[in-house]
Amino acid sequence: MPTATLTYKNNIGGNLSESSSKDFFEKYNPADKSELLGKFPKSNQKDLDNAVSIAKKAFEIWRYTPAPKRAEILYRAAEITKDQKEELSRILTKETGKPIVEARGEIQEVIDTYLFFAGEGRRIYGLTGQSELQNKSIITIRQPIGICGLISAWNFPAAVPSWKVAPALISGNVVILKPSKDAPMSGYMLIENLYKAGLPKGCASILFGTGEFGDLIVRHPDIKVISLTGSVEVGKMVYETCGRMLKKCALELGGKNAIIALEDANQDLLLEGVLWGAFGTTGQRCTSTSRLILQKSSWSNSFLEKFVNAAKKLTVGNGLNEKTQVGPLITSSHRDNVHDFVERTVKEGGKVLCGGKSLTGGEYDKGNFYEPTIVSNIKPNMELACKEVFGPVLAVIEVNDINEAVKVANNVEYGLSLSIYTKDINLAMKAGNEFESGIVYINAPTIGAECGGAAAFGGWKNTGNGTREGGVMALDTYTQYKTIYIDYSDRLQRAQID
Ligand code: UN1
Repeated sequence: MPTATLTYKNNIGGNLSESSSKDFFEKYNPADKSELLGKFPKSNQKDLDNAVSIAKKAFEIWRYTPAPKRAEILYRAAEITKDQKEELSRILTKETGKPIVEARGEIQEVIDTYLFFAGEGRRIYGLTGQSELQNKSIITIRQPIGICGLISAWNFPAAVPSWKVAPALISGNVVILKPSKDAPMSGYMLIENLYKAGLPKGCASILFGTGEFGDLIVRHPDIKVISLTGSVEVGKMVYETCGRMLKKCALELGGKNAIIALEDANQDLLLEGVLWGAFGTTGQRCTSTSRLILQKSSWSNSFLEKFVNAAKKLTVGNGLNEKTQVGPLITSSHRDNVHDFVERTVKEGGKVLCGGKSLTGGEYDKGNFYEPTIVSNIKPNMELACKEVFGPVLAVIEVNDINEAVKVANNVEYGLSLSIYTKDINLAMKAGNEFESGIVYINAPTIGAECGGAAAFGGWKNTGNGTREGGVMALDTYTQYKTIYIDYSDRLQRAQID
């Protein structure tokens, strides 16, 4: 960790390497913008070509390393991450602003992801089928693809890279990671720790850069798989390029997630759930609860009052403070965007029940703090009901019944995470079946997917292109099938004829 100089280098295949561009970008702490966390290279084509040629050589060794042996490295990486949990969590809080308790959770997610995919090293199952002919077998196996270009987002700069790196490596691929310029440090530590765990030189690289550099990765002809976590806008461009190049591509994009609260919901549970779903990670998760679809009932008004009071009491501040519940937004321009959103919503008729402005004075002047914001009087076609804000702003939409609620929940271009609070399991299951989303929660908020376990993570509609991270389904991105026919009849058998 280059704390003394604060000047980072790319890690190309296990060796630190200066960018030939000699150009840098700077990263500041979003909770204290006077704190420079590091200077990072703006990598260029030459750096990438260098990383690719090293990765190519490493692939020829790694692809033939038995998967259970690859797994041992992931197990060791999990142990190292566990040992460094506190240190890594603090780095994560500094670069993203998220409360330290959440940062610890994210590092735990890295550990869980490594352990899960290390386990897959003893499986990576294929399929065996029945031949139509006698004395003939058919087996379908999974094989690695090659160099994977992994482009990750700033909001989960440790967990999201681990979702990509772990399944890619366990399948026998080699990886080139580009973290977001807004949170570049955790990914650096991740790659460093894989080498500490014994990853052979060349199998993983991290190169820093801006979006333009990400584009070079996507276009590189020798990079055969692209996995991107980012916006819908960028996702569409990446998919187009990959389509033209017939490259495998996995996309995890935005969300406009909702909790439906039916009139028989457990109100205390609901209150805690919406608070956590909407304002956890300052609303900067692609799974964040950004809509509360509330069935009009005898208690909906008093619930809103209680909920607003609870939101006002949330402790906003520097995430390193153990008491902080809501951290800053990632950049000041992002905070401006969030605020513009609220202002436009007010013009459209939205009623701000709490929040709606930046926090100022004292330590707030140092960072990008914004008040937890609840806006009611939102109609299903208003901008706040449909577009992703990626900030601590919750839209409250009132509906008459469950059918209307499900219709409103599905009335968005995204399809990541939808939730329903009710004590009626029949209603919950029926609504869940109708939800147009990759993830459904019953009596729990829309965040907190367990990607280090069996759970697949990903969305429908504009949230992605049908691929999944987490769970065994992630292996579909990083493997290609090979079907092997073994004919032991000792004669020519003509399929479909004999
Ligand atoms: C993201 O915001 O990109 O399900 C990922 C969750 C987290 C992951 C969020 N485990 O909320």
